[in-house]
Amino acid sequence: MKVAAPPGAAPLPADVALSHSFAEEQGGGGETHQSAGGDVATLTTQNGVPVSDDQNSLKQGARGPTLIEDFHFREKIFHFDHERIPERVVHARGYGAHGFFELTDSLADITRADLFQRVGEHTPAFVRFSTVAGSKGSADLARDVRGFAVKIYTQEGNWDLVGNNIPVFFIQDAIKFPDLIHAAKPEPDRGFPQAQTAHDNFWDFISLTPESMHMIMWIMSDRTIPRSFRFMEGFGVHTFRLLDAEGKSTFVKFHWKPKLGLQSVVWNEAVKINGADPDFHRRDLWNAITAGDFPEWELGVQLFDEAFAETFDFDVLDPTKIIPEEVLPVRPIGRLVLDRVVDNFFAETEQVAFCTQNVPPGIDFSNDPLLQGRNFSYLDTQLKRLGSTNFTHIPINAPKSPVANFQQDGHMAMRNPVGRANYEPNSWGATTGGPREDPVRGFRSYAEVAEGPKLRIRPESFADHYSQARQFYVSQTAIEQKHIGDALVFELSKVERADIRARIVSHLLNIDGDLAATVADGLALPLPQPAQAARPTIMDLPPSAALSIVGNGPESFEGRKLGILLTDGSDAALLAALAGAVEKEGGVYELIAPKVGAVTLSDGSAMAANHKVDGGPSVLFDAVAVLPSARGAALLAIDKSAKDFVSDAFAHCKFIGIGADAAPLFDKAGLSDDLDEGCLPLGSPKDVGAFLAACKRVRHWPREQAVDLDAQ
Ligand code: HDD
Repeated sequence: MKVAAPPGAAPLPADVALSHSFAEEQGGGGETHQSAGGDVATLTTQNGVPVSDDQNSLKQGARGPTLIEDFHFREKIFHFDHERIPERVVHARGYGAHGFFELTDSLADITRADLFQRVGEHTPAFVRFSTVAGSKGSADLARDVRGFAVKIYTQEGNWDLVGNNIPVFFIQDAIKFPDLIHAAKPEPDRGFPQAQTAHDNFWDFISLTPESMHMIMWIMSDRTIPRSFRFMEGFGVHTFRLLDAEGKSTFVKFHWKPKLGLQSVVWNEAVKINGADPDFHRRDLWNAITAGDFPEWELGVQLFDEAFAETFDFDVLDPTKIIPEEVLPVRPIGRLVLDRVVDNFFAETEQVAFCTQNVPPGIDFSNDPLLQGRNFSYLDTQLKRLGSTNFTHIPINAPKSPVANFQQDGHMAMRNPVGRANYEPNSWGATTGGPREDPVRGFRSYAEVAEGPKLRIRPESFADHYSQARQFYVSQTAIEQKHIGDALVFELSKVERADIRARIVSHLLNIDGDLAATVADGLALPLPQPAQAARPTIMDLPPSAALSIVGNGPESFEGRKLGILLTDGSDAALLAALAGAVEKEGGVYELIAPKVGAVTLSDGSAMAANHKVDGGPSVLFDAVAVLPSARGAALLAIDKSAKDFVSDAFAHCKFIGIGADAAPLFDKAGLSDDLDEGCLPLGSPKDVGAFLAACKRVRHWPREQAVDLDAQ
């Protein structure tokens, strides 16, 4: 019987050939093994010498010692031994893709930056998303900030906007960055925990760093467990400057808003995704792009002048503060589309080197002390990581605009100037004398007048650490507030020292009394005194609707994934109707079955699945449809993975479509008495519309009351 391929399955190459050669097969060895086909390239050494045998090292006799003369063996092993470069000291785990930036609204009246001049123009871009604390091999669903680093190859040099999915940061001065990262990373004596902030050192540092409290509200929210890179915002964080041709400055903050809306997973789901698919986020990005569903973000700017900066409640140079969108709207000016996966992970995603100091003419820095410090750190780290000042010669880092200067030589120099002049000024003339400065086109800094004594001091205007933390908290929906409380209780429950837990609660008292009480109760901790605030007056700022994920969620099933649990005998017509409807919405679906090779549907047709039941848990999907036949349901009802499939989907507040014969599975999973409006009948094609309409609402949040002791 012919088996239909599951959605998204890649065909097997027709010409797979095993290439091995044994001395026995070759009658004594030494003969060339057959290449796989006529056009296959001949294997060579790095030196271009054709290789006759890549299966056996050169030996003295069939069982004798390996000869040092075997240059192919030595070169191959030597190259392998040197394959690793140092991982990034932070943001080690990341995933990149190519795309373009398209300008939709010109900023020509505000900046001379070339990429902001001509509406409709595409500028090539590369983006790398990342987690911060974990090593390269850590899991994608760590509760962590996500890096959102964008390199735009403008016609006047590369612009690197090295941002995060959170618009504020932990610290106000770059000199504290090593302490912050040391505290967050695995503890130095024991080397764990990996990719987690739930440990004493992190919370000790935080409890002694009140400026981090606003960031703490953000990282304890579901922002740090995004559903996918495609469903999260990005922020340039700092205030930057835009400069026009006359050098006039306008302050700017950059925002990336995902076209698909915001969506996160829940914590229990994140923990399980990490086990089921540690590559969940990178796989999602790869699959979306290769399927032609190109992820897209809108670039927005908040533009303001000195007068606004002076009247705003907070210092615009303080990276622990936002300017709420209700105070200063975000103006959309362009879009970022990711339409091409990398050809080679190492060459592109690993070697890409972002530097905050990479700005083209027309974009400039502010005096934000975090940004100023970053401008040193990134260049320095690339030298260490990539090993040479010539890291800008690597294709992923090389500008796509002309490069001409007198910098020369160094390790691995790939771009070598020709001609006699390697200095300037010189008198070799226009043709042979090399490039010259251009005072008009060239980069010029904002001519800011600055004076004052040299001081190691934090400005008074940076001193309010709680008002915006409170504003973030009160801007969340009830369910999101609950998740912040749950996250704090979880993290602090992993902290061994009670005094550290209490110090955090003392800060929470300055943010929200109910939150502090919830967390203290969750830890069975007596309420401490509030922390002493550097600025005692804590403002009650109005809620900002833009800060909620739930309030800014997807409006359709586009870009989301349905998991369909099938067995032999499942209703073929229903499956076809459901699959068609999901695709029409712009979503995708995957099939889960007892055997991945095939299920035989009610009409006798055979359908291959994407996952075996224990390899495709419901945590991998946004919503699930459970459509077994009567006999299939009886079999699934005794299977632990199948019961987990439905009970996790229920616990994670997912919408569940329940097939006509699925009841035995729900009975055995202990759910039948609890089914709610988020569990919809899916017995025939006519039920498909109502089920998918419900799925648009992302999760059936009221259920959380029923499945969570902390919510009682
Ligand atoms: Fe950083 C990497 C974002 C503060 C020092 N940072 C790095 C990456 C992102 C950010 C997205 C990964 C880039 C990539 O994908 O290759 N960092 C931020 C944001 C910050 C921030 C949004 C605050 C607003 N960073 C920050 C400070 C310092 C650094 C204050 C040092 C003083 N960051 C680094 C680094 C990294 C880095 C050590 C590690 C790897 C790299 O640069 O290329 O230099």
